Amino acid sequence: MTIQTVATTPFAGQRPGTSGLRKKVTEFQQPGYLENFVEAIFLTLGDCSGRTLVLGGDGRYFNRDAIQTILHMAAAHGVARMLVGRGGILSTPAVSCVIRKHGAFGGIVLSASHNPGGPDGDFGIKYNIENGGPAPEKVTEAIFAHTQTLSAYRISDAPPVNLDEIGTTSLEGMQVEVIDPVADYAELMGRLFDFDAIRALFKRGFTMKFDGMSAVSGPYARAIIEGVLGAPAGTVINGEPLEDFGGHHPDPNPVNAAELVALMNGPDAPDFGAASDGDGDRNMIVGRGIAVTPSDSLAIIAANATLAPGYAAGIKGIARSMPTSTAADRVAEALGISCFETPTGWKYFGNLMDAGMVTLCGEESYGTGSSHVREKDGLWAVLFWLNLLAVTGKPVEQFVAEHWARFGRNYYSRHDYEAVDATAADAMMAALCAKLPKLAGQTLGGYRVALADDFVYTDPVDGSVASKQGVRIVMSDGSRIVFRLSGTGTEGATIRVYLERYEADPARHHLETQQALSGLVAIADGVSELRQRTGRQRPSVIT
Ligand code: VG1
Ligand code: CO
Repeated sequence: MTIQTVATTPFAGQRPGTSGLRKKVTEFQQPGYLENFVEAIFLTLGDCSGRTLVLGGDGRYFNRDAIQTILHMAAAHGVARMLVGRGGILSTPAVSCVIRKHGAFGGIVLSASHNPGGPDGDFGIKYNIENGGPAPEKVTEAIFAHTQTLSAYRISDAPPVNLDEIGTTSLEGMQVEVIDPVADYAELMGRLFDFDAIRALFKRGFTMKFDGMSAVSGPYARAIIEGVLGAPAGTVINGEPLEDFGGHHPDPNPVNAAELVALMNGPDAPDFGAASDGDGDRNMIVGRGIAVTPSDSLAIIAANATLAPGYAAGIKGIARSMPTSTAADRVAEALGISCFETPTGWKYFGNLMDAGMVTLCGEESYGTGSSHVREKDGLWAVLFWLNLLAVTGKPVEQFVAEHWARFGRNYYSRHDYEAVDATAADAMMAALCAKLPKLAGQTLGGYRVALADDFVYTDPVDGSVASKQGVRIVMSDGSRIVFRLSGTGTEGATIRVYLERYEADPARHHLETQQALSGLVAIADGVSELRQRTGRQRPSVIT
């Protein structure tokens, strides 16, 4: 068993996007492709002696191979200790939890999250730093720079490590500790929420379906919801992580979790429905006859946070990504706390949480979380809702209706145009940006434009600046249209159009969402020339 130095040449396009490097599995399977990126991580980290790293993934196809490669490269780079989830499994929030709990130097998460898996699907890799959160841009840029210049990688030629038994082994002197993927995370959840109240709720006959979407959150949901909280077996459906997610698209939204939504709209609906994504960091909350928008979910959690023991002392502040609706802003205002608007991607929340400026964070893309870890956390959000339902006895529908009555309703929708010709998408965004300076003050379809810009974020903690983070057109009544190009897609470009309209009057809280937003949809199409430029007549996905 020796450490090999293997000559290699750079691959183009290894720049991490919104959340790590995501490519087709077949691209990752090219000899040296994964190794180059991992070598670039180690070159960025520098001296690893004495350091502990955490490693795990969402169990998708290629996960086990990648884990072995990374372990053998970590050993070659002198890492002292690796904590690996059994079977190579760790959800994204669990990686964050384990890094923090065990004082690790960082971690590597293997996932393409909500992207489909399997031999023809996607794979991904992401580095998380000491606080448990995604590496900030200066780190991902340093990794990218190394991918463009490296000429060799180092790897041990030792036999594969047994990932299926809890315990510690040695690899070239590096300690490999295979850990229970659920235990640390479950213990943390027990400290945040009123598990006694939730147990009593299930004892009273409360019914729920949690759709694990055949992805990583199944084992976590089974252990906590069915195990610790005593929900009946069968509460968790699609609870076994499969390498191809059963052929499904593990993105919890009303389109991909249509079965769950249909069940919740039907006569035999349970009291509560929820789902999570490929790597367990997203969540969808569904009541009888209503899928709660992620933006509303963040606002409702914020408004009621003190009902959960872990948040009883109150929340310090809220942060939301720019395209996320402004529902949470209204709650922050009522609570007299700050609300921050950040670019898309969880990495922008880390500094605010580390500095103690915010407790809750959320994104419109079914992502909600808090400073308990530094990733968004799907099951955490579901447990938060269970806690709220258990201690108030109110159903989801009532929570939402009462919230709208108090704060007003932010009608919200995202229209995605997937696999668009990248050149056409870039040209559309460029033309749109060129129009922005003249838009403010204009009247479009009955709305007066108050602000039109390409969003720039200056981090209030370290002063770092992120520019070109999405075009926003804000109307004088607070309604908004936002355009962004996705940073997680693996085919052509994905254009996201985000639409938001605020309605204070409870008499107008019962419109159909797409109808309520139709005026803004027409403006968005006109101003962006999306249809002419892309040839697309309608969105690929509406959520
Ligand atoms: C999307 C979402 C973004 C989220 C990111 C990672 O990014 O819009 O809000 O943080 O996915 O989520 P983009 O660049 O495609 O819009 V996950 O659950 O895929 O790690
Ligand atoms: Co995810």
